[in-house]
Amino acid sequence: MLHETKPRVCVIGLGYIGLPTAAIVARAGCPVLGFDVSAQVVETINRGEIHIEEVDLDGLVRGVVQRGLLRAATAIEPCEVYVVAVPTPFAKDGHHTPDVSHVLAAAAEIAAVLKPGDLVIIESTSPVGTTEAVRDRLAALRPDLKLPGLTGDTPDVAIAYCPERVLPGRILEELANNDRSIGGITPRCARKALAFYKRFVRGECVTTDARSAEMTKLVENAYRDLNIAFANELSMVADRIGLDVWEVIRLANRHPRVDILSPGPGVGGHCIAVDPWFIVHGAPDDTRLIRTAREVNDRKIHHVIARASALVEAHPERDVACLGLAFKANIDDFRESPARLVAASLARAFGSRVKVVEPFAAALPREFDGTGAELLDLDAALERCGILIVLVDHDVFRAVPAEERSAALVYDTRGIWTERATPPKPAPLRLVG
Ligand code: SAJ
Repeated sequence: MLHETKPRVCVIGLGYIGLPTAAIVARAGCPVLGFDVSAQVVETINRGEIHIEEVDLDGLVRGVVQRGLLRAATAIEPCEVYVVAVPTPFAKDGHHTPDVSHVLAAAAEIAAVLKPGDLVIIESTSPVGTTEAVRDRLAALRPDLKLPGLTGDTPDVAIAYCPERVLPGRILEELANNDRSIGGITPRCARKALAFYKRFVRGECVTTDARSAEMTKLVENAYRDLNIAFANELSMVADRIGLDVWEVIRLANRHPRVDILSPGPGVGGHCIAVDPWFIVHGAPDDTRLIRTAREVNDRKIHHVIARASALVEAHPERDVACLGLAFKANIDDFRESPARLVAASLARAFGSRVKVVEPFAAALPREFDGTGAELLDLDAALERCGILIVLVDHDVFRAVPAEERSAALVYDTRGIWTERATPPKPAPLRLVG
């Protein structure tokens, strides 16, 4: 019987995607080297601990580190598969230009140890053409190797783009179960990457070319941004003409082909508010809709600040509780969060009248320093604050019964406390003939 040797895998970038991916690949039995530029991150992981919060990740990392399957380092080592999961932020030019320098730096690291037979995979969300740019960087640094798409002969290495599509809070489950797009620079590259993902993905893996896979990732997030923008625009119209947007959306969604998303205080996180700009940047004259959706969602934050400020200003005798700092429900991630922007803006304007309730925070972020605002627990805020501003739909906020907030003035940007009865959507009629 043939015994297959498992490839050594190097995951470059041990953040929200890289670390869970490294752990899942290790659980599938491949020896994994996690590479990160931060010595602190590397030490934490080698102790079997984690530096990010994600459901069930701590136990998984501890287990694979203890079994010797996952090890982290600040220096790269030769492996057979390289998975790049580094950030692709905006450049600091104020024009939402994608900055792929971390991806290209990872390529330079890989170039130092790359050998015939290896597979290089980019997972970082990237503008179209980035995988080919990685290939070109490798070609420049390693003229001794034949690279895909640049040679008529069989290439020495395979290169592919394979984006993740996991939801924070469900990363481990979705990494294993979601379908994946596998984009090779050539079909052979795609097949090689497919064989790698089959080791730990139960969802369907669909092969395509690298550019289509890059675009697919951006399109998924732009699609969601556009749909949220529609809901946010409706909410601003409803505020203007004095309608309850939640009631309108609830009713409209009873149409069998209408499914409007939920308005909120704006769109946060590191993906949906960023990735659409990568499409706009690639085709600025043909992306009016995508650009406008981004602008509508950004404008919603200022709309919420203005309305909340007016409410607080009109009632100088009442303290105000901002409920939530996270960028979405039930997670502890406060980066790129509209809720945090709104709360900080109110804290700057109204000082010690502002209380912040965030069950996932141990302390207020730095920008609250010197404002006089304080972090309170939910019960104290409900007792002491005469104005409640719902910024995040955490389950603990949803569960507050109507009688505990009946004396307060409420601005609910998430629609969690709309009390109108909602009968469930009727099941489609079946005609029996
Ligand atoms: N939001 C609303 N209204 C809604 C839905 C979301 O205001 O009806 C807001 C959220 O509160 C949050 C933001 O949008 O501020 C984004 O939240 P999200 O849950 O829509 O998405 P993310 O950023 O957590 O994850 C997205 C996902 N992409 C899609 O659903 C198309 C995820 O599958 C991707 O893997 C992830 O981006 C990524 O890494 O790209």
